[in-house]
Amino acid sequence: MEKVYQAVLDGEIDATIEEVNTALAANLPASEILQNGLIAAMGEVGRLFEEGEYYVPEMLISARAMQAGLEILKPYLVDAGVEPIGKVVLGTVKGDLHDIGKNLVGMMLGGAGFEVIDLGVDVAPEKFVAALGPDVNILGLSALLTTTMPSLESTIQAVRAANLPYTIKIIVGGAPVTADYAHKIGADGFAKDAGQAVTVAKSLLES
Ligand code: B1M
Repeated sequence: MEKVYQAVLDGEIDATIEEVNTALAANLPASEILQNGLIAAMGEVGRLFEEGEYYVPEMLISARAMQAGLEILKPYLVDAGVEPIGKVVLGTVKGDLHDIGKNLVGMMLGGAGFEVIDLGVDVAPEKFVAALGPDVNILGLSALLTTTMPSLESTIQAVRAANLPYTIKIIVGGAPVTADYAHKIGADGFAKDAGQAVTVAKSLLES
């Protein structure tokens, strides 16, 4: 696990792939490799960036290494879906390029049986609105920067202003987002991590 952590910290894509495969071959659970290897390393990358020891390029190469590790874990985290239980449109809001957490949320929702339409990063409110339809149950919005949190609110406002003739529940998340903030901007749900996003999405389907 330490080798997975170190490979992501060093931004070594090949080593990350190798160490994730080694950990899987040693029967370590995928969820543990994700939490204690990949996610823990990205937390440390963030800390080093804050302390001025890492710069954007280092952050980017670590993110690429993490993404490579995630791709290997994906089939282990995601059960083969049967009939979709609901449809989710997902994206990172306008101005924000962070997508690792959003991808993880999409992966977990997919694994829980949702059909996921991922619009990517830096998605403008009108693009989110255009992607909605009567078969969509949930809109998932991700923001990682304090400066893009207002884009969560403007997207929610755009959806509400569109007066769609069907119900769309909106879930927001991302490191700086809190349940209080989610409530304040009119979201229907908030999730602090990808696992909780599944629980919240399922409960909103029933409400
Ligand atoms: Co950025 N960055 N970054 N960055 N980056 C942070 C977020 C930061 C906290 C680093 C720091 O200072 N410690 C800081 C934000 C500070 C703030 O706003 N308060 C920051 C900054 C400042 C910046 C730039 C401005 C740097 C610059 O250019 N000077 C710049 C902004 C670019 C932009 O977006 N316009 C920038 C750029 C980048 C990279 C491109 C280099 C790269 C992103 C690559 C990519 O995503 N493809 C990057 C990275 C990698 C990070 C850190 C290190 C890691 C983020 C990550 O992937 N975490 C991050 C520091 C940190 O978080 N410790 C940092 C792992 C991921 C699994 O967690 O994304 O939190 P997370 O997702 C979680 C939950 O938040 C939640 O579930 C996920 C899984 O459990 N969640 C949801 C997320 N979305 C959800 C949606 C939901 C529900 C839950 O419902 C729909």
